[in-house]
Amino acid sequence: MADEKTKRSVDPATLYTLDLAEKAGVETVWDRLAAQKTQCKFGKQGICCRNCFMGPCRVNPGGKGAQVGICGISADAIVARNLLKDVCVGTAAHSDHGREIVKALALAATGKSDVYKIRSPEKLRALAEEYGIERDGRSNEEIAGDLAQLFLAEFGKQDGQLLNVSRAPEEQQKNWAAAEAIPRGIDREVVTSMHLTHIGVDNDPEHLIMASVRTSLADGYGGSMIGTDVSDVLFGKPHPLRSRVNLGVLKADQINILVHGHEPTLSDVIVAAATDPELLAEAEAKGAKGINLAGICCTANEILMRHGVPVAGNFLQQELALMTGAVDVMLIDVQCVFPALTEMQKSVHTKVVSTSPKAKFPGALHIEFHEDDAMKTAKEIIRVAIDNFGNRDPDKVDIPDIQENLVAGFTTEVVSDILGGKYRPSYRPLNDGIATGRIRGVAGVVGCNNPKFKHDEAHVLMVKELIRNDVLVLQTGCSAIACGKAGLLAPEAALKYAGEGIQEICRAVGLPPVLHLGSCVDNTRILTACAELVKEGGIGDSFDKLPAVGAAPEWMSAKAIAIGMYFVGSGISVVIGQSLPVEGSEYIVDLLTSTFDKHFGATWTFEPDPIKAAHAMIDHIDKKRADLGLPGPMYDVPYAPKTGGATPTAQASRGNGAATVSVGSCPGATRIED
Ligand code: SF4
Ligand code: MSK
Repeated sequence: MADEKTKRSVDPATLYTLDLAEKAGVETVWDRLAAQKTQCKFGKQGICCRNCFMGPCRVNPGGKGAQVGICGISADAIVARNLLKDVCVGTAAHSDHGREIVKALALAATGKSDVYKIRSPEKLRALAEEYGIERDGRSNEEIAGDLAQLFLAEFGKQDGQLLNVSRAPEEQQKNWAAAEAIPRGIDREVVTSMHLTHIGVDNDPEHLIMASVRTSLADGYGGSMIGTDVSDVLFGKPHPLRSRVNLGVLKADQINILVHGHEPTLSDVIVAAATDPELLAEAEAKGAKGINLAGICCTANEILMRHGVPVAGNFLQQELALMTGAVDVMLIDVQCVFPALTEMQKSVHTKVVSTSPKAKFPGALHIEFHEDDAMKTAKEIIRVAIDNFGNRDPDKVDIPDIQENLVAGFTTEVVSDILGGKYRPSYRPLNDGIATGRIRGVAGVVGCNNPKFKHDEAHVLMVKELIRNDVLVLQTGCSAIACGKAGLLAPEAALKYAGEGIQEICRAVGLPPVLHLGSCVDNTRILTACAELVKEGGIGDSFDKLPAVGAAPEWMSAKAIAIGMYFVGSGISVVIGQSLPVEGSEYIVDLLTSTFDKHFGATWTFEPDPIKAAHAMIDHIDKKRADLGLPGPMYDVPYAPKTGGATPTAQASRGNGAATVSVGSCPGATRIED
């Protein structure tokens, strides 16, 4: 078992707590994955359909059995329709999150909320200027009221185009118009796309895929982008700050509250409530030395970025955090929360507290959160933790003494401030660094963990290989947490892991080589940062020309599909670990991994080996550099020896800017013989 266990994660704190789970006979996500035995290949390849109840149908193109569904739909259309549904789910999740933040902005605009206030008037006024909202002689609240109404209308808009479409370069807007992929309204795109998937509506595979691009753009330039901007207005613009990450941030002598999920509307208020003197006195009266707040997944990233609250772990650590026996309350809201937590709490003293009216978890204590009563709810939850502290068995508390320093809090604006200096913020130094080849290019490495991959390994190996080759890495989500735990988000990492070019830049401006940009919705910061690179000029006048690329090596959620699709639709190629569930259709595989280049100037690549994936990304960057007539990298680095996979496909073309992104090991439409 010891060997089996070490195959599960590269993170020592995870292995330590997995051991605790095993000794306690407690089941984890890895055990449940093993219990699934062989997973359904039809599902994996996207060729099963439950869209009507003549079915379910499964088809096996080119193999034995049905070639079309009972209704006669082709395998290509089934695959495309299923992918569109995934994009709808991902877009809906991000956008509903964005909607809640806008509603909190509307509340702040009334001036009556004791917790929601305009914490970044500067960003509020910059957004008002961008959208043509009158500012002169008006209070922040008046402006915020108009902005909230403007954004709420973006959700319900029926026609025209989303306002933020104009943040993209002209070339991208032209591509979207040609593909009929300009998003009209956020809710509209999700509803219309779901309509397309009903039996007997759209069964043109390419048309369905273009609908998935349009819907994903409603996420990237709609729900998510609005969520990020308004979070900055309401909770404050992040600034670089130091904090810590991994399970060692839990404290044996304090009340530990873990926030887990995504929406900052409650977690940000919990941060304020946890310093309330009355609550601290109550905690002390129970024998605790304080109230220790930490987080899991993206809500952790939100309060890390703005308050420096430490992060206890990423997606696959949510159960293991409970195994420390030191978590008094795990507060959950929406997205990426294991239903298994409520079963696991039975073997420890932790109370799982659900808070969202949208997400109830049988077995959890439900304390429903509403924005107009936020502080009261936050204090009530903290009191649950204080009361529960007495139920902790000190003999069962076992916190791994493992944590790492990190710097987080980077945004599109912060990068400009740091590089250009306080009095002349600018992307010029970054553009110049890229143009000269000191920085080879930029990569966004984001996304989840997935127990099908050794926990954190792909993130860490990929990012190390990228920075070693002088690629500046931008991160969000659980990927940022993985690399934080591996020490890659600390400025010292530049000297240890980065190539000479990145080292020079990091030394000059004090940046880490890997920049933490926030939560899943904050992937839009990568889009706006790319827009700044384009505006600054000299390294490509549209997204598809930039030496930039994205990756999600351990992705697992539908949100990751929506994010990947809006990046590829925007002209930024994306490499992902496991393939999309499309391999049942050669046509769709080809469309996404090849033909998309003609429509959007970017493609998907499926490559499970993180080093091969990193090399494909570097080769892609080099090709973009060559297309722009930029010199090769200033400091050429030999590729690392391969790890656990095939020889890097593009080794021969290193450094000459001539390689192309390959489809890696994507086997195309493998046949199922049953
Ligand atoms: Fe089968 Fe067609 Fe119904 Fe899907 S929509 S379940 S393929 S009959
Ligand atoms: S939390 S979507 S596991 S990144 Fe945003 Fe992490 Fe993926 Fe959830």
